[in-house]
Amino acid sequence: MLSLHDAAFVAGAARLADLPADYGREVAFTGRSNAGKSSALNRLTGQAGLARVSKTPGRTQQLNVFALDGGHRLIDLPGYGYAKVPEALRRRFAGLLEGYLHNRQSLCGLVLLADIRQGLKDEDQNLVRARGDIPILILLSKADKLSRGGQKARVLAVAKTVPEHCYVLPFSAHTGDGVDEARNRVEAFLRDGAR
Ligand SMILES: Nc1nc2c(ncn2[C@@H]2O[C@H](COP(=O)(O)OP(=O)(O)OP(=O)(O)O)[C@@H](O)[C@H]2O)c(=O)[nH]1
Ligand SMILES: [Mg+2]
Repeated sequence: MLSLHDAAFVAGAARLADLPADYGREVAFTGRSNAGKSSALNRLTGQAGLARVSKTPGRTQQLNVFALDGGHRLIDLPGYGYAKVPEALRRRFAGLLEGYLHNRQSLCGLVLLADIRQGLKDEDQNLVRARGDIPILILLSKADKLSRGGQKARVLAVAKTVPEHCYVLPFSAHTGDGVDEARNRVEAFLRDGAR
């Protein structure tokens, strides 16, 4: 049976050509730099050290590939949008991400991380609209920074602004809030994915 707990690191791809062959199904973790993508991946797989986490934005500099049973994959993507990441690096990430998000046939679902205190920025909204063909799980991360009431208000506010193929959930890699539901959804993407 498919379980995110079986994830194992395969390789980092600095170029799209270095990715595994484009067949089967994969789910990618995307969002702004420092949003908590790698932390979410670790929490959802139950493996604390699987993807590298850092206080310094721009930590994930490659497309990191994790294999699951049955030929499925998870992909940890470099973040976008952080002003303090050097311009050359930002441009390289942006090119990589655009190429990946627009051309990858095996991409059957996305997990979009956004800090619950900031909500969705223009880049996040553009991404959501660019991929109307696949389900998107929006995890409002670092939910531990807000009260329960604050979390609910943020979720409602964000849910109003996104199209139907998106599902919004408060999430904390630190406390584990939202982890079980997020894991179920990602496993469902891989099982019944849009492609
Ligand atoms: N309070 C709190 N902090 C978090 C949570 N998740 C991640 N962080 C912190 O946010 C920072 C960035 O986390 P990462 O998981 O490396 O973020 P990322 O999106 O992978 O970052 P890049 O790879 O640089 O794009 C780290 O200092 C984490 O400890 C959370 O649920 N709660
Ligand atoms: Mg990362």
